Amino acid sequence: MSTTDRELRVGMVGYAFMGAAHSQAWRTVNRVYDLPARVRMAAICGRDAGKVADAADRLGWETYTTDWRELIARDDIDIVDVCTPGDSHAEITLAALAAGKHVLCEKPLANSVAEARAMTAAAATAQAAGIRSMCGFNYRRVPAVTMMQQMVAAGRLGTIRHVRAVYLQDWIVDPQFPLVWRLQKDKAGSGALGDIGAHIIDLTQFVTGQRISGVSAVTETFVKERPLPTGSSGLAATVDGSGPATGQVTVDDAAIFLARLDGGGLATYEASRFATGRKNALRVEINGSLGTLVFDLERLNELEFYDATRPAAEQGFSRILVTEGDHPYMSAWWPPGHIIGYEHSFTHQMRDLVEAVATGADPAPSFADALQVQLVLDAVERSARLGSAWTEVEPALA
Ligand code: SOE
Repeated sequence: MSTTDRELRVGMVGYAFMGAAHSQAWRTVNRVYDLPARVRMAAICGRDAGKVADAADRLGWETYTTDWRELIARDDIDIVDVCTPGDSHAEITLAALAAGKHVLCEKPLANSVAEARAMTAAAATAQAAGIRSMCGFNYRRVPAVTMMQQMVAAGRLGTIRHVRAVYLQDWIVDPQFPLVWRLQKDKAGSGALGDIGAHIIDLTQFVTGQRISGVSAVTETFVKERPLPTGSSGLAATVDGSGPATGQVTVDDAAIFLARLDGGGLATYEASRFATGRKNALRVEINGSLGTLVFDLERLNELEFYDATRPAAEQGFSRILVTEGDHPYMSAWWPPGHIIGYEHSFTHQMRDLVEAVATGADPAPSFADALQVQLVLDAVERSARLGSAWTEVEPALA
């Protein structure tokens, strides 16, 4: 439990799937971690007055508004949490930073490199005035992923040779599934690539400490036209079936690419919403000269480790159960062996943000880290358009 009187007042924009996940974390963070500031869930914002009023009540926010500009203008808001579709990330974030608010922005940072660059530049200016910004790549904060990063940084894998990363879902396999915002380029920026591919790009760059320096890609849109939705909530949506109304899918359904890492390794990435049976299957394997580490989100409390430095007779994959009090983030939770889940990654994210804002440190992933991801997304799209042509990825901060 928090033992401080200092408050950080949060205003969140958006209340769907990510809004609910973030709210759960904001509600929880001071109850499990002793932080230098207490979080107050001051206000939530959404366009529909009835729905946002209901969300405020259900998710635990003190007040609500339908106008994000009004939220940002309030003196009693310190942190703005942006959980909207990608088409409004840049506008809301730039306004919030200009108003002197700290910002947490959901991934992917923006819908284009140009927007991500503008946001990164604004974050750098704001940083000079003590304003912090962070992008919400929550999977970094799964304790096993953080531990993987620490083991790689400590040299336990030696030189990294291969990264093999997949993120697979199947929620749009049915061609009758409606044309929700995640399938529209003007709202989402890209499809499987930016929604779930962005996660494995960030995760692997974070864990290896290396940048993707070039890619060769294919993308595909398997179902090009879909019924228009009559309503949607989170990943679920409805059609009324009464008419022929359909619309074009303007994003990729799947993206697959080869990559080079700037430390010399080779990598493969696969992001798809057409992997039938795979609901939310994120798996990353890293092979180094001294060993291999494997993370699988469906078994998120574990790491598989092959330690090639052990005597030959004792070698083999072992399973590390990441539930000890001295494992990352775990001291606040349950006794060893008592596992945690998806939602905890968001609580850990809020813990790190609150700590950084309250102590005047810069949280990670920074907007520059997120711009680096955006540059990869852009290179993948350009490569795919050019028949998989090899496409270099420039460093975000030259
Ligand atoms: C939908 O594909 C989604 O909710 C993503 O937008 C999230 O970032 C991911 O964590 C789960 O899947």
